[in-house]
Amino acid sequence: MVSQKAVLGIVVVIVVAVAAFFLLGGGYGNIYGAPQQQEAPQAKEEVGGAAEGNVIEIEVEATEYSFEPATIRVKAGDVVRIKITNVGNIFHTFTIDEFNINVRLNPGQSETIEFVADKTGTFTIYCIPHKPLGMVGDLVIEG
Ligand SMILES: [Cu+2]
Repeated sequence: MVSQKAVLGIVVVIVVAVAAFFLLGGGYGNIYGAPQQQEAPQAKEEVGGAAEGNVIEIEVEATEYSFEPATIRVKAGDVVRIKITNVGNIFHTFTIDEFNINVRLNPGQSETIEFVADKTGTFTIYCIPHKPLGMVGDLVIEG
């Protein structure tokens, strides 16, 4: 007899794998200047009351070949909203593997992402094509 928990676990693994495929694999083909599909705007959820973590709003600029600021510090539980703008002259990404974040920006483009800082530690932010050139940063989540 397979328990319901085991079945649920398998379903969760499949869903995560499919999501990862589309976020990482699906996006990868787009890197070199192919027209980007506009992602559906994220629902702007306002956090009601004070029960949840603080909403932290940060603006990051991507250019050749760095992020400004390069280090983002938040607290565990914070809702982190980051507006990323490509102020450079070539394509960049803002990618954090551990949070399934992979924003792809043509020159002049901005996009806002939001996620919950539900892990602690230091996570690498990078631009996929320019990581070897040192286009990296840190997301630091303190407990
Ligand atoms: Cu780049």
